[in-house]
Amino acid sequence: MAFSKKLKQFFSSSPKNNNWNGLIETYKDWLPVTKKTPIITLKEGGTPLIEIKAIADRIGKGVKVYAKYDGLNPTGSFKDRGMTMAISKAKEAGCEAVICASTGNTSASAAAYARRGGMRAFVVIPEGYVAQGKLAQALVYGAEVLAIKGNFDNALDIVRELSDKYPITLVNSVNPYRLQGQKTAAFEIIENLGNAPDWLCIPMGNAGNITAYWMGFEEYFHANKSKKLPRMMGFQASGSAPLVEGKSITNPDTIATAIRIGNPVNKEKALLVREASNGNFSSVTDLEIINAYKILGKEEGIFCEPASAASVAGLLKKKDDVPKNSTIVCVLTGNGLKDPDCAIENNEAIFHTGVDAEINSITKKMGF
Ligand code: AN7
Repeated sequence: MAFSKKLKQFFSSSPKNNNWNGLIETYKDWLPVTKKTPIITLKEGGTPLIEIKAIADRIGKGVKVYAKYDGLNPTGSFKDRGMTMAISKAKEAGCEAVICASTGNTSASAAAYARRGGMRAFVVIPEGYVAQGKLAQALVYGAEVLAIKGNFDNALDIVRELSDKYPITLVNSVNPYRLQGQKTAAFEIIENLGNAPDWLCIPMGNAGNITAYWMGFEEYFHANKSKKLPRMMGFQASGSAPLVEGKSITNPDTIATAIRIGNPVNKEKALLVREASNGNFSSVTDLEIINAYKILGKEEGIFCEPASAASVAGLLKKKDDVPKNSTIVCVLTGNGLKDPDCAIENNEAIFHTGVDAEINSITKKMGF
């Protein structure tokens, strides 16, 4: 083969050839945007669907399990899908400031997109309960951070009132554009698999994402782009499981701080999704979450945050109910780097410290 042809082939097969222009550009026919909408994007979306055999092996029955690794979005979580839409529409409406309550990821994403769009970003977070990586992001992206002595649910009540009284746009998942952007993850899954999966396993906090995925699956199904609809399997942490217990939780508690939410705003919508999809909501303990988190890390090379591992923990818990030869997608909503404290406290690594800087002491530690 001629060298120039080889070179051309190399560049055209390069994954970073910049052809992906973000999810609004890719799915504009399916989204409430017009030619006039200023698109604020960091080229979010288009995240990989990765087969996770370590989980399939633990279930058996010929199942195939995939992770939708949304922790590979620009700010490290699925929130970017919704935020590119919410911020673009806020910009279109001439808004100059946005606000959100957040357990961390929404604040990081809102800050990045709002600042990129030239807007102020106010974020109200529960003091002491936001993972370090997320807080670092909000600060670096130039958010104006208000850490309150209260939990996420208190923060959300406050920002709802503020956005009613002042000229600030609320970008929590009560903002309908958020869910519109987030539904594109379901489109991508169908395009990758050639069909919808049998089960979609997903962590739930405010239950916006499960609602958005269902919208996406339904829209593609009705457009004949898939032949089936998945059962929507939602999982919450057992110390913070209002949708499983059927009542608000006043003092939610879990290691998965992202889903430490006691009164989900999208509760009614989520219950409709469960009914329409013949789905199921269950809870998983922190121990089960950490077990799944460790398996993904050390057996599959996938580092997700604890809230995301709830989807895999949930699948393992429900393994007896998994139909033979089914295809299952677990949504990994956030990157493991978001919460380094959790990682350092929860692993089984062999970690020798204070080792002398010479070959003999090192080989001795290595067991050679
Ligand atoms: C990693 O950032 O609510 O059920 O304020 O960060 O749509 O709420 C985060 C939620 C799952 C739950 N996984 O999604 C926030 C926030 C991760 C998350 C969820 C969140 P929803």
